[in-house]
Amino acid sequence: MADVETVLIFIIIGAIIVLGALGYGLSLLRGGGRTREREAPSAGRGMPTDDLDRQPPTDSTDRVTPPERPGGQAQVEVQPDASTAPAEPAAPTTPEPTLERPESARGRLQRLRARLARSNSSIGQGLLALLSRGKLDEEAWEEVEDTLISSDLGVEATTELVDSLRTRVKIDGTTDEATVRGWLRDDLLALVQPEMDRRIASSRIGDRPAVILVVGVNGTGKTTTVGKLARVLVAEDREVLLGAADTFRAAAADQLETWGARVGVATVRSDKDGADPAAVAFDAVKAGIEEEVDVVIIDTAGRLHNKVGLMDELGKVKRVIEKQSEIDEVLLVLDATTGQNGLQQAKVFSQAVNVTGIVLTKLDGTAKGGIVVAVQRQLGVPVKLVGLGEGPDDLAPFDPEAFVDAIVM
Ligand SMILES: Nc1nc2c(ncn2[C@@H]2O[C@H](COP(=O)(O)OP(=O)(O)O)[C@@H](O)[C@H]2O)c(=O)[nH]1
Ligand SMILES: [Mg+2]
Repeated sequence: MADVETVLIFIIIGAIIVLGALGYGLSLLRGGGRTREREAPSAGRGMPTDDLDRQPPTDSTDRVTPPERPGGQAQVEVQPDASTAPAEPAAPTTPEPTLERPESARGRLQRLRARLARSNSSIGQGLLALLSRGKLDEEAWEEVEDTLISSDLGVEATTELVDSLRTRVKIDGTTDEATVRGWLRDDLLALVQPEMDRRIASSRIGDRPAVILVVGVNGTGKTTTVGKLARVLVAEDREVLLGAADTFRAAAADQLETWGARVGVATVRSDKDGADPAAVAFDAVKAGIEEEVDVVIIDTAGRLHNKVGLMDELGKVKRVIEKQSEIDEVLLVLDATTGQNGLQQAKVFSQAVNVTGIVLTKLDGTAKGGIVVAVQRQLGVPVKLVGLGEGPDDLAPFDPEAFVDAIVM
């Protein structure tokens, strides 16, 4: 009896010991698993998940982890932690989930050349029809002059060109169409001044971004041009920041912001209608310096109903920007279809700011390409960009040879 009791006691004690050992072993296993879960995120915090995977093993825990990953909880828990950390601050600068890939500047020139040719063809065809008539009498030369003047080339440049052609025809004694066409091309090209420097400041200068100020009368295409230019620069892998210093209408800032967002470019703006444009420009340049971007482009307002007010405002924008940074480029946007009016505007703007380049918009669908020559002559500043349509990539660097060929070919 006593023996049976003793055996039972031993069995019970043995069972308790075995269960206790099993429980301890299990608690050890669970504890070990938790440690890995905790360690893994702290090792990978702030790093993209890809990098985490590529990391060389640093201790025994990591070396053990990989085989467990496919089904293991540790991996599932680490991923959101490591990937949301860098994604959160980046979210406001990339409002659009899918970004457009803008066309490269080289590609677009090929495409737009045809559009330039179409717009210039009426000048070219008119001239060539006259020159190929065979007999170039006084009346014919007058018609040549009229055609050139109606293309907004300006009286002075037209007179120069016609005099030069007449002299050559007289000396050579030829009216061969191909020969005269060649002379016309040479003379037009000389008028367009191909030697002018048409590069746009768009790379960092020392330890600060390049600063571009875009000015011009309302409706000439400033905001559109800023948007298109941002795309050109994004295609060249530049980091761009936009400043919406047209604070007159909130819609203007919205318009600019939309252009930028399409290609992942942020816009510095004010939410208040009628905020101080100079303050917004200042903030944009400040942000550009802090964020170490390549180039800051500032869009401005262009109300010309009060010339003095506009010029005062522009002057202030300029001075306030210059408290932080030089302005490397002032682009004056002119609408090619406005002709002599555009020249008048150019004069006014160049009194308020130091214009360094001209953007001639709406050259598509106008036969007034001669304005290129007239405006360059008047301001002594090169046409750097031409707008050839309303499409997002319809802005091209101005190429004198392509421009002249579009007229005479
Ligand atoms: N056809 C054509 N339209 C243009 C061109 N550039 C701008 N525009 C149009 O001109 C209008 C005014 O442009 P916007 O950028 O708002 O002018 P802003 O007031 O100077 O900022 C818009 O409808 C543009 O689409 C161009 O090169 N060709
Ligand atoms: Mg605008």
